[in-house]
Amino acid sequence: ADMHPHIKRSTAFKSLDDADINHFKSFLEPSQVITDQSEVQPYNTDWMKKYRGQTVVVLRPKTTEEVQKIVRYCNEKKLAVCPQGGNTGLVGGSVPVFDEVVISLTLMNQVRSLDEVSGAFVADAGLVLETADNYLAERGFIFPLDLGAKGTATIGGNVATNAGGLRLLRYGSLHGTVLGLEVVLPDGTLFSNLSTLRKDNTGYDLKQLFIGAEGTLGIITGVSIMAPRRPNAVNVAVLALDSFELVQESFARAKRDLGEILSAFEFWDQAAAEVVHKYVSHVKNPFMEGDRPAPAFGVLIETSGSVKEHDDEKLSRFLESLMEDSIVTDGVVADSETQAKALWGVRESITEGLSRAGAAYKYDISMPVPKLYSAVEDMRERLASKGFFEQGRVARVVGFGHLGDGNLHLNIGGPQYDKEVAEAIEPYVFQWLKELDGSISAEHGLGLHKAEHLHYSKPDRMISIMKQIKDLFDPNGIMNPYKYLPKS
Ligand code: FAD
Ligand code: 2HG
Ligand code: ZN
Repeated sequence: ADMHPHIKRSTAFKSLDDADINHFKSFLEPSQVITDQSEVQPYNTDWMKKYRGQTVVVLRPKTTEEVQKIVRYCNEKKLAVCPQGGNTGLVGGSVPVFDEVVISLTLMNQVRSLDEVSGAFVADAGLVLETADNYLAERGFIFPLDLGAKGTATIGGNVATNAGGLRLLRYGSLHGTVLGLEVVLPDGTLFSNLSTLRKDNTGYDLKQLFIGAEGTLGIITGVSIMAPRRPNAVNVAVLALDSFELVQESFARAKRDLGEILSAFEFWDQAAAEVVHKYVSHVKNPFMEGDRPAPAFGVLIETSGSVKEHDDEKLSRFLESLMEDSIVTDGVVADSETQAKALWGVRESITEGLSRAGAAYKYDISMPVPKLYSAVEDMRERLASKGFFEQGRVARVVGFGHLGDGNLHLNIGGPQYDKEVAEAIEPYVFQWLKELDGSISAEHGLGLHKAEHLHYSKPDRMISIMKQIKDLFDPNGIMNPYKYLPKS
């Protein structure tokens, strides 16, 4: 893999040969066994074009039984595998490192059931998140997770990464909303637990281990999740602010004054707004009309409730008080669903803008909110002191994220991936986070990028227990190797 030349292929794994391919073809249709190199290539390349694998085969099962047959065979033959959903992961976990067999779940995309009383929703793991949410919307429900990659990411991938996203503030993490899972274990047996029960204290809650395991313990084939009723009154406002202190003040007030109807509190800095303005032309920032400079900070607030008049009144009183007390310099409230979507676009297209602008080093960090933005300021100073801006090797240091969850996305953008720049950032940024008791991964996971850096966030004893769990489930180590856990 380009970004990790120090990793060596494990000799414990067999190399794929014609007999293996013929075996797969004995129970899969020709279209489910992809070996044509140009067709295989997208499965070897991650969303950021930062990580590249070398697989020669992609398998596309349509049923849980097919996944079981594939995995059982791979385990017997010691063929390493890489589970893949929408391939939108941002830590190099979704593409192979060497010649691991890619098992793509995207043909397993059916809704299995929806209980319209409780909201328990059961579906195949390869169902696209947006398709799931649209299905639920038509029936008055909402998927409890939303993220910018919703049009491609799968619900199985979401569970495998324990994705956080734009609705966590309201609906909580997948560790709370997932009711049950169906997982093909590394020996091909089935972990069959598609429960639709809200409460079930019968033994260790094993499904939790697969939530955020990033495909290292098994392949998720089915997901049962709690879908809340879709709120019928949704308001979206975007605010302009002069400092991060004022962003925090507006957050504290939003929690106080909007209370139970506050459903999202997202923020971005000037550099983030500029990147969207410049590289994502269909998205219009309301504060940048006529090429006005972006405000120092932007905030998106969403409220969700059941009675529109109540929410409208609460929100307008809240916004008036922010203006009166000079906490915000400007504000826009969406007056239609279309405009609400457009305002969300300003926040959701930052990642796309960054990737269109060139290469981006991504750090997905958790910190106590008062210190959150210092990660950006500190990094700007550090890279400036090394002359990287002057040399044109770093174009921008960008900060944005889920302020309501204490989660900052620090991105360092430049024309291309640059080894020296990378070395100036890492492991410095991880050390910095450790000293401030932050987390090196808030929601994107470890993947290939952070496997060797886990010790910055977890003590040795915890890492050794994680390794025991990995060995218990996957003694041959075939499931998504080289990733997630440190090597020795
Ligand atoms: P993939 O990328 O295919 O895989 C991710 C990991 O899960 C890999 O390790 C893979 O091996 C494993 N995996 C996938 N499917 C399965 C399965 N069925 N069983 C077992 N393991 C599996 N993430 C957030 O948390 N919050 C955000 O707000 C957010 N926004 C994003 C916005 C954009 C524009 C992009 C490109 C990404 C964003 N992400 C975000 C990251 C990414 O979308 C999420 O991690 C998502 O959950 C990945 O889903 P996927 O189906 O694409 O999984
Ligand atoms: C988001 O919140 C995603 O938009 C992506 O988690 C963050 O690009 C990033 O760093
Ligand atoms: Zn995010």
